[in-house]
Amino acid sequence: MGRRIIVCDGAETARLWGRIGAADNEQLLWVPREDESRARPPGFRILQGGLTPEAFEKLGPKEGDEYALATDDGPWIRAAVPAISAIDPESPILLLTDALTEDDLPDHPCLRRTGLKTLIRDDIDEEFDHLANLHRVVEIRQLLDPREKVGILLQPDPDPDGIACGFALRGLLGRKRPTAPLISFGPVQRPENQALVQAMGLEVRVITPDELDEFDGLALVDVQPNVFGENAPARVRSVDVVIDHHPERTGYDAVLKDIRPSYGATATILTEYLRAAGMEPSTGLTTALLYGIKSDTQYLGRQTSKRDMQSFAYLHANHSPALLQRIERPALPIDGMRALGRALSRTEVRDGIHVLVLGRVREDVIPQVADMALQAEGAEWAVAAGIVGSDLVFSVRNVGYVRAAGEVVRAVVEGLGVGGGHRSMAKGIIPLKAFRKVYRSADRERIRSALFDAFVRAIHRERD
Ligand SMILES: [Mn+2]
Repeated sequence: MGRRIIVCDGAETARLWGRIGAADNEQLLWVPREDESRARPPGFRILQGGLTPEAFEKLGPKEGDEYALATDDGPWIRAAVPAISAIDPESPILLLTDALTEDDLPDHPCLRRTGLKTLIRDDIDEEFDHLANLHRVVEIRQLLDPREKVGILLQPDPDPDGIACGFALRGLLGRKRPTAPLISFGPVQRPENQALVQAMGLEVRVITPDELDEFDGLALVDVQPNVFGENAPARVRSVDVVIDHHPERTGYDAVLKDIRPSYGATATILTEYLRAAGMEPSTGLTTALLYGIKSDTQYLGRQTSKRDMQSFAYLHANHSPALLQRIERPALPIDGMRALGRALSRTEVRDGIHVLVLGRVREDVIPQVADMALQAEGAEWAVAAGIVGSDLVFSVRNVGYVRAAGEVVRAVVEGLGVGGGHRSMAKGIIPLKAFRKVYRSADRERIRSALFDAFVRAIHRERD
């Protein structure tokens, strides 16, 4: 490792550097200003001869040396840089100055500028952010600690963001399931979300509005009371705590509200709480929060703020990839595998479209098969369809640079069922009854050809 030769302009800057703490390979030099005492800042030597090539030559420059110049004086920089260049024109130089802008910098092949004070300023601002989050945590704890039983209410059919946040809030309160259960008016439906709950060893208790009476504290995460509808029980219109990232709504009272609509996920808020409170979340909670951010932002794509990225990066360092995989790819049932085998045995990709019809399957098999089907050579579109209950359900994936999947699926189901989605993922549901009415039967081959034709038409249809 080469030396870092640090040259500070004046005692004040040198003392600041001294307080930051010097690294082992740093050689500390200072150039006294005319108007200041020559009392040596601890750890520093005077650059004998000032900002001249001779002075730098005396330091015995070696290959691998790097320089940092700390000053807020433009002329000082314009003297120092050429003096170093005269010894070795290639030596990297870091300028720590808030005085010069990029345009005012002297010519040099390897020069980087950053503001010493703005660097410290940024860190201080970040610390104030942590402090504000800590303040929130303290307030929430003060409010809820005296309560016997705190209900952590999630939206009906809780999603990963809500589930992870409920889990995190319970941890922040230092409580366990009996005194802070996760509750909801509707069960967890999606297989990935059930997998999350299972993998975390959690339970989301489905309650009726009457059962709210057993709680003397109520906290809502990732949801606000208006979601429960016009006829929501009075108890959810006056709650203790609301932590959410959806746009702020009115029509309810909360003692403490922390609503941040610029955030892509509530899990980002809870991650900030945990960090500010100095808590080290378990691998399980870390993975759950990461998955919460990932699924709410569609992998940092949609409505992602810098805060989401920061929390994601923080969580990513300590999450469990194996656990995340188990959540994102729930185990396929054996009969689902068999249905897939049958569908694959006669598969073909035509006009860039790959349609796989599975017959009767568990619903979560369908999107997983769609993911896989897109990997077929030549496929720009993958459609996996199966029969679930009395519906034909299909998942659609595309390569991303073709027409939006949601738009195409809406065209396919028009007049028959419901559907929608995003750029490269979508889902449609057509009641079998409606399908048979149009296509007379609903056997596998009929479903395959009907979907294929409908997708060809929808993909190539002119935009309205
Ligand atoms: Mn959310």
